[in-house]
Amino acid sequence: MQIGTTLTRFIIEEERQHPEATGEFTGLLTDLSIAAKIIARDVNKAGLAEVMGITGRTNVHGEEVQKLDEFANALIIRTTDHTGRLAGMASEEMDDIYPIPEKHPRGNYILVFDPVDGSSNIDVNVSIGTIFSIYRKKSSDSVTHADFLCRGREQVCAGYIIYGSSTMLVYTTGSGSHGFTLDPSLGEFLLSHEHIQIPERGQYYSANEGNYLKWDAPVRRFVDQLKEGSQPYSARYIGSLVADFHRNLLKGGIFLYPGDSKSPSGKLRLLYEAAPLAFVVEQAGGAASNGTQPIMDLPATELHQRTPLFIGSRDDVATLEQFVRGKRA
Ligand code: AHM
Ligand code: MG
Repeated sequence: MQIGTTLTRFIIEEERQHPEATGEFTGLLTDLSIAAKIIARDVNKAGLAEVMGITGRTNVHGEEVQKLDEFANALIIRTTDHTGRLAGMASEEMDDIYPIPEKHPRGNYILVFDPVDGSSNIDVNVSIGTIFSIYRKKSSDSVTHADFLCRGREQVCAGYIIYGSSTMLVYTTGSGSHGFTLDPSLGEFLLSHEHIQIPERGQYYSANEGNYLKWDAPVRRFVDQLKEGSQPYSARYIGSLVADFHRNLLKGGIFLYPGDSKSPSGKLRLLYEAAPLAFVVEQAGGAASNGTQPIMDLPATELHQRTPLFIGSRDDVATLEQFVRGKRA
């Protein structure tokens, strides 16, 4: 396909390859892209509009809720709740699941999202993102927690939007990972990165190395050896998972947020962050692991469950796993 293919056209053409598809799904992705455009517009004038700063509240994770977190959360709900495509939603910013209110028709899909990833970067004009993931509803009647407690492999679609020097939407439905760049003059996402392939081995590592002394010895040793040899890896850490992930997806590298002595499961959330990006990276030829198991195979037992995350180029993730398993030291 050539430059000029809109996201909507691409989704419709992908859906045509699945004769059983109802079109519900095309509509859902289109709704999400509309929310993304509105968030992008507000992020672009964050210094002027009333979207910077904190609300004074903390979320279920004990983190300060930024105004943009709240705005984006409400916007995504508003854009998708009335269309009859969803049965329920869950987000990093909500304590519990959000079943579609009875006044609206209920659909067959479950939407899980992180409305603003990298919130601490909003006020300093650094790239942030939105992460989303879609599952098919399992239960036949009203939506329950069980509909959300899935393995990553059950996702039917996942992706993210990065609000960077341009706004990009990257998604997968299991037929490769594809990227679309927002053309602000048209207000349309246009296909710019079809079938993204992450290099098998990277040149960058991304981690909050301020936590180095709290990491387990195998993780410390893994990072040490990245710096050794004739071609040491370069460090790049933005502190927005979406932005760090996106760079490594295109250039090759590994992002790591390990567990540590204070937080054995790390910081990042399985359903809202790790599983969706794991789907995207696997579809691009990369890998995602919690150190011993693929992220995509981990069962979610709680909505806000955290997991250590090692994600990026396949060979780099494999090397990390060798250190964790004690096969390298
Ligand atoms: P958030 O979703 O509340 O913004 O938190 C997730 C973010 C990631 O984007 C980023 O990789 C990580 O937290 C940064 O954490 P730290 O400040 O410990 O490096
Ligand atoms: Mg996040």
